[in-house]
Amino acid sequence: HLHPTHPLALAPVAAPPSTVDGFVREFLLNLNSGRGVTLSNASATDKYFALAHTVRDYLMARWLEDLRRQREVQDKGVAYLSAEYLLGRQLDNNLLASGLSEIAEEALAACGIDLDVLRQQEVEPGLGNGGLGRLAACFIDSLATMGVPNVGYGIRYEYGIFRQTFVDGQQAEQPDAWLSLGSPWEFAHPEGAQTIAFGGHTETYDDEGVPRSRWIPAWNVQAVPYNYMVPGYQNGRVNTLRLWSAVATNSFDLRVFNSGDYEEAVRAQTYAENISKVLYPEDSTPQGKELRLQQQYFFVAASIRDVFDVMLPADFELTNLPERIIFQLNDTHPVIAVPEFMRVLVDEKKMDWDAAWAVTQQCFAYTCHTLLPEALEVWPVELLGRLLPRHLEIIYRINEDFLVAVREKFGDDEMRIRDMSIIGEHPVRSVRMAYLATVAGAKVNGVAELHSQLLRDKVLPDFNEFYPGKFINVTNGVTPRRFVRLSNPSLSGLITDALGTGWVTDLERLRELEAYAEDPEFRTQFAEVKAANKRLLSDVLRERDGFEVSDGHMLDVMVKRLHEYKRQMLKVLHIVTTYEGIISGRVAVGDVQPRTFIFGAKAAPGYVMAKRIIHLINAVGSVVNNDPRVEGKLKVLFPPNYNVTLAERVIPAADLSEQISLAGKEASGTGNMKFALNGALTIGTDDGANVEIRELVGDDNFFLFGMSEPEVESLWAKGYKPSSFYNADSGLRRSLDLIAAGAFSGGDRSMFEPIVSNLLYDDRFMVLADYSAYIGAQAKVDAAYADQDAWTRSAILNVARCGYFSSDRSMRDYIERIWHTAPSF
Ligand code: 6GP
Repeated sequence: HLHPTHPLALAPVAAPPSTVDGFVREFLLNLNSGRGVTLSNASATDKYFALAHTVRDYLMARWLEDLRRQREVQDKGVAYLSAEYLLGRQLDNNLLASGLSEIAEEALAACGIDLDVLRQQEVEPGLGNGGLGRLAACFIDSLATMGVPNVGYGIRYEYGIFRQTFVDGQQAEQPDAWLSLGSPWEFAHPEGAQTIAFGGHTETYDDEGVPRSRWIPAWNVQAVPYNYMVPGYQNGRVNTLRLWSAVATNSFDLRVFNSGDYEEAVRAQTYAENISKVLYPEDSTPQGKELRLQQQYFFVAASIRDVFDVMLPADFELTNLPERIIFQLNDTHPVIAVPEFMRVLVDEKKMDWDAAWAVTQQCFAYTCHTLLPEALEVWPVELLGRLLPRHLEIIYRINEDFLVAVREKFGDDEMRIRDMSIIGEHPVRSVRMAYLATVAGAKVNGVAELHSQLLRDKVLPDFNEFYPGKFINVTNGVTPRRFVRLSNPSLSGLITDALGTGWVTDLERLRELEAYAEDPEFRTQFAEVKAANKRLLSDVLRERDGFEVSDGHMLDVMVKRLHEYKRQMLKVLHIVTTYEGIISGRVAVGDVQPRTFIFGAKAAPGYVMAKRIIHLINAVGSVVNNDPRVEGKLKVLFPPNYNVTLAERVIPAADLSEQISLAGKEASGTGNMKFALNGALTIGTDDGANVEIRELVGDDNFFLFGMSEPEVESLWAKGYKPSSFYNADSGLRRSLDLIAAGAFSGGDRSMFEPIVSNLLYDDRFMVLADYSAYIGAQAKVDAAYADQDAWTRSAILNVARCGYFSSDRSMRDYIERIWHTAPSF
């Protein structure tokens, strides 16, 4: 027998040879012994699974080695707590990271297989809603690429974000059964399951003279970890993403089962397993449902337990925890981790309260991703106390101590105390999770300069005064691996030809492209890349949706979740205005740049107004696309089910990036960065990270329009009357009247009436106030696009000046300003 300390038992089995032959052999082995088929009778699914397993085999030795070394060196690590990871497809990313792309392509060709066909087999894991979830995925990619110890913790939802279809132009939602064929990228560890408890009551007891509290829960579930490899870019590093899946516990079932109620036992099992069943499809607006709080506690409790069990030695000195671990809270969703951590330290590890609190305040940091007041999570005390009674007590105690300190600093200012209390009283007693996170966190960060400033000065000014220096900014970023190198191979080739390699992990090097913007030859090549990307997109949309993208059209793209604050309606009004101008003869057809408008947007299933707007976009599209008077000039395409996979095709093809939220509402945006890095020009408001993009690319290469945040504030203060803008602008009047008259609803005046009257009489996001500025800016876009060469020059400068928006830079900022971790080995 091989003794466990024998070198062969300690070291992982070496990876197969990185040659075409080695790859073929490994692939066939995986087909035979993994799928039980030979090459000649393998289905596309078989081949995809065998390929994925082959890639895993190459990464495996490094992963195991990294896990071992991490245990050995005990460097400080980042536990990123996020309810969402919007990963996108894994195959290409992992091929690229392991440097196997070409070998795999050749090896498969040798087997008579087109790699592209296998790529299409992968169902992307859509375990997130939008920006927040995709950001988490970019961050873990960057940490692996930088060699920083990190585990991403989250939930393995059985159903990710719904699949969107359109029925008569209206959104319908289908479940996303992404696991129906299994996932080749995950490693289940049922033996590592944690028991997670809920409900019950608390009691105090005498612990050898020390009065203590303990929690007597009523029920529990098992949290089963699934590990995913997170390979760094060609650096031999593989980090881990650990997602938890809920399974009913035996003891729980048995108790009911023994009472003879079999049906009840099965029901109980279903109840427990519901916890990781489905991702809540709300983006930026919490639902406040009990199951959601169960999900949140479920994954953070399991993750904290995991850190103690797996990352730390049993005899670890708890006061040293801040030297080993930092929990980053991705918005408020994981904030229940704060009282859970305190409970573990105080109730289980018997630490003194003050010492435990001192540790906690160094072990947590909080990122806020929103400015919408309705998006800040609160949990009714009644619900939280029923589900997690001990945690509610702990929150009360944290709040008590906090308010004592507030009184010490600010005096008995009862208004202020009420405003700052972690417990809100109206409309029902609730725990304000953002406040809890702010009190507990070593640092609180916003996600773009403007957002961080508004968070500090407008949303949480009292807290900023109380905790000077706690509020900081870390501007978001996106991974250049997925969103340039993989999604835009032609542009990447052009960049590498110009600059050599190295820019993929050092994106500021794109600066060197500035000089090339002045080179006519380079501009021609750059324009050819854009044209080729448009043809690729055209192929994808033809195949996927039966759409045709005309040559020579400007691609004007607005892809993001549907939200009133993002103002897809403003875009619709621009389209309707342009269309109306042509059909009425007021605008000469020849004066309009041919444009294809592309939308991508999912609406939360319960968000009625958002769904109406989707319906309107489709309705406008079907009229415009079928009107011979604008044929060849205007086209509106709205491919359903916008996701990461489609984003990777759309973004590289875009000419114009629409970032038109009402100033002060979009925390950052990350799509805006992806477009600019792929050579689209932005038309945008001074909002979120648009501000920083514009500063970097320069006003000449950015179409700014609309009110600034202070202007928005002052218009609100004066009393905003949208109808006055309607009355003052004939173009706006004609466009809204056309919609109201039923021009896009077969004469039905009621269909879109709620949208029109909402704009006229409420218009919370001031679409009408920014309309004329937007139309004016679009005219400038038209004029600029007429000079193709100048446009291309601007596009190159956008690429050259946006290296700052790499998520590698974001990660360096977190490391320096918040985590104080370092790359290890
Ligand atoms: C989003 C913000 O809306 C977006 O502006 C930002 O780029 C992204 O987070 C990443 O920071 N917020 C959410 O998706 C959300 O759910 C609570 O916020």
